[in-house]
Amino acid sequence: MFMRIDHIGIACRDLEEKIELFSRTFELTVVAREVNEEQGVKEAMLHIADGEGGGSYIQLLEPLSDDSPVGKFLAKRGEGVHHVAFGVPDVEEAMARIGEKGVRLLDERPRHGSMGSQIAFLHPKDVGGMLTELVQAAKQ
Ligand code: MC0
Repeated sequence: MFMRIDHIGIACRDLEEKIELFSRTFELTVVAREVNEEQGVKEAMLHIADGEGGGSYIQLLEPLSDDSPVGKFLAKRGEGVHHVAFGVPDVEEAMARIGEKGVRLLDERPRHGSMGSQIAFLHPKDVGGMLTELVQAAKQ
């Protein structure tokens, strides 16, 4: 069902500072920036590699407000890994197959994600404490 790790999402307080840190340390390049009002984030994608079905990235996330998911996460846990996102060929099919196993889906239907992708989240409490995102990359 999973094709690859699409991205690791990192919660940060200062996006520009963390872009500088990650691009200097790992010699990565920012390939996309976006404000996603629905998810309450300002974000940047740093490209790692290309593979079958899409690329893999580090995603840096700064909250737009304290009561957004990333804002609440920062207040509770501080900066660090926020979620792991798996690339899937068909997000609706993956949601149905995983939902059937009793895992709570946080989205009833796919939402708009980075770089034109379709995304859906799974409840961290049903996946060993890991907030999990399913990503269907935009068609090339
Ligand atoms: C919260 N919890 C987490 C967590 N966030 N556990 C692991 N990883 C995380 N990131 C835990 C809390 O510690 C708490 O556990 C319990 O889940 C409930 O959390 P809460 O602080 O009371 O907050 P809720 O329940 O209001 O919301 C948590 C939930 C929410 C995961 C349901 O954040 C959500 O719906 N997230 C999905 C959307 C999202 O994260 N969007 C931002 C990225 P305890 O044990 O203390 O009860 S958007 C994105 O990434 C897009 C742009 C993209 O990739 O393209």
